[in-house]
Amino acid sequence: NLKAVIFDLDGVITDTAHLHFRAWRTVAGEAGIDIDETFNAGLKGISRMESLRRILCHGGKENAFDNEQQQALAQRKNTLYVQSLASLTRDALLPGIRQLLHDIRLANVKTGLASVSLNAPRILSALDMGAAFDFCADAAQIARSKPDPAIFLAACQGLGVRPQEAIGIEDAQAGIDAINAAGMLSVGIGDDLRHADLQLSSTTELTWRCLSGFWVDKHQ
Ligand code: G16
Ligand code: MG
Repeated sequence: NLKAVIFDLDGVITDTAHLHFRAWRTVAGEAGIDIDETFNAGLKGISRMESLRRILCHGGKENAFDNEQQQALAQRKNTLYVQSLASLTRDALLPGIRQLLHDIRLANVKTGLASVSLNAPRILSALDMGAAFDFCADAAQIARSKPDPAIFLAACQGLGVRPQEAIGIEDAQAGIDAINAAGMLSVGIGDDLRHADLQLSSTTELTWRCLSGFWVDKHQ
């Protein structure tokens, strides 16, 4: 039986991708690197330090900054990003999410969060969603970023369910790969994702009726 639904944060619960982008674009620009929205799409679900590494590679500057300077760049990005989170209110919740979480609870299925963002607690409280999940995996405890399954496995463990009893929902390719590697069923939100067990174009299609029907389909 389905025992838990585990959510990604950025791109599924709320959309902070453009805030990450603006902060990274400023920091990259200061380092003499130009990034655009297309490049930014590849950073979805990727941890802060790994994102920085990819940006430096993109600009051909992977050896231009020592460890300490890279930490400073990442810190500067985070300061800008956290400042921009001040604009986030409960209206920033993506369509259908509040109802879905309510309906999942009614069905006695657990809810979890598997975000690699170290700012997840801050974002949840800005959205007034601090108590919305039964368990939130702690990104600070996870050494390997998505597509490694670690964060989803930590969420399953925290909820006391086996991966085979859970659905994971993601908007990033690295996230879908992580869910599949964990042995959970994967739901992809958005276009051009590969290997999702169920593909939806936006969170408006993400209803309890849809999720429970999908689970039954996959288990007969
Ligand atoms: C999010 C974003 C990524 C970001 C990462 C780390 O992942 O999609 O772009 O780099 O968190 O965020 P922070 O710098 O706040 O620790 P997710 O897993 O919520 O999609
Ligand atoms: Mg995401």
